[in-house]
Amino acid sequence: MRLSRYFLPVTKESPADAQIVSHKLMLRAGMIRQTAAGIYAWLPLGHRVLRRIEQIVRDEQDKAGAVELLMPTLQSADLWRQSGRYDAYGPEMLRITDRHDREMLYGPTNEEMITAIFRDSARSYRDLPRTLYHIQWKFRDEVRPRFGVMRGREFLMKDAYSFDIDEAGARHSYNRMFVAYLRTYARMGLRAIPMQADTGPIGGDLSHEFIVLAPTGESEVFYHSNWEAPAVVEDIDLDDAEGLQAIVSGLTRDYAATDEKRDLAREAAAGDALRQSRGVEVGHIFFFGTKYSAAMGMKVQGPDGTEVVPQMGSYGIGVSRLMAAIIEASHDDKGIIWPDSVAPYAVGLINMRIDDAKCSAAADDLYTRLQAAGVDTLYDDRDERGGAKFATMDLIGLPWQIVIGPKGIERGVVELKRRATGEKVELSVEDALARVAG
Ligand code: P5A
Repeated sequence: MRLSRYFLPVTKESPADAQIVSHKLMLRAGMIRQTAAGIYAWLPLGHRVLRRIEQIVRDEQDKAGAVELLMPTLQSADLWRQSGRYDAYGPEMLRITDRHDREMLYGPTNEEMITAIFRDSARSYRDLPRTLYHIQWKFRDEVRPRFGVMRGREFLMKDAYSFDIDEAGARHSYNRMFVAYLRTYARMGLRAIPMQADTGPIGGDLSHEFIVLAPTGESEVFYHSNWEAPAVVEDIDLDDAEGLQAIVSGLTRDYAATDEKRDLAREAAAGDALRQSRGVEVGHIFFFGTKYSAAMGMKVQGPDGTEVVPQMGSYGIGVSRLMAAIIEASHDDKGIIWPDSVAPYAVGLINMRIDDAKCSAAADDLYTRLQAAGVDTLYDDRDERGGAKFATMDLIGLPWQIVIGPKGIERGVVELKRRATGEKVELSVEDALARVAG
């Protein structure tokens, strides 16, 4: 993409209303624009990152055997009356009336809808187990939307729902998602710590939150120092409940941060190994048995011919929140440092002198060759000072920068910079191409 034809409204000044670094950087880098309280437009650069995060989430869901579908954002109040949650949900639910005076709502989650859809087709134990998911916008009328997309009112969530014939099967499905989550976050360069959690309005008796450590996080957390090393997610036996328990052992979460709870956390995390931090909740999984299936009259025929109410779980990932969490975890005083896996472009190509014929010809040529090699490139071909181009590239955080200037071209070299380390090397065009395409 040529920057001269792109839409990248970057700003130098830090916006006054943004309190945390990810919100500031997303605004400054021209990734999002607030259109109403807690509601954001995704500008081209932000949209590309959102799609890449979404694609990693999708890939790991597919690998875990979940099946993608797409449910609508608007739901009928009657559906929610079947589970009893229409009245229970409270003011966070955005309630809407259509022209026929029918009560509708903008979905904050989809347990009811997926249960109704699957209930109407699943007949026997042979239709189970199934895990279905979608990646869809949600709306929660948060009292205090804040920190940009970290706590928005409209936000993108991956939500999966599992249906099993018995509890052992349901726990297996839960464990499978648990491991898929660790893999998902690891692919984004994040260390997310699973913590036992309260189930809140979703319900059930087993639940884990996945927390990314960040000083600006909304939750105060305690964790075992083992989690300071990256989680190893190979070779995990999903039916080995004890093994999985060992993974999460010693992990607990302090909601109220009272002294009493802190003592409990300390005991659970074995004294010296306890660490305290703040964290961002990037995912939350639930096992709630027959809460929705029973309330909504879902039954299938079991292997022995009797009717069975399926066991369910639900599994959420905050896709749009993840973008803020990644920035919280990966930035410096110049701007964002994207992990390669979610970067909006792999390479930022800077032409230092568009008025220099040789320099521009070399830059145009390299741009064409990068495209031919399938390397996503943002090409700064604007008539701007070099300093401004460097600042923009550092701000938007593409993993590689290639700088082409008249002096280098005379000597047959370009400069390659790795954004994360700041390391710069002079290379021939061929070698630079090989490095970024490799
Ligand atoms: C699980 C999937 C659920 O809603 N039902 C379907 C269950 N869980 S949850 O914990 O309430 O939400 C899942 C994840 O969504 C993100 N999230 C948000 N992101 C941005 N802004 C918000 N206001 C917001 N609320 C929830 C979180 O990452 C959460 O873990």
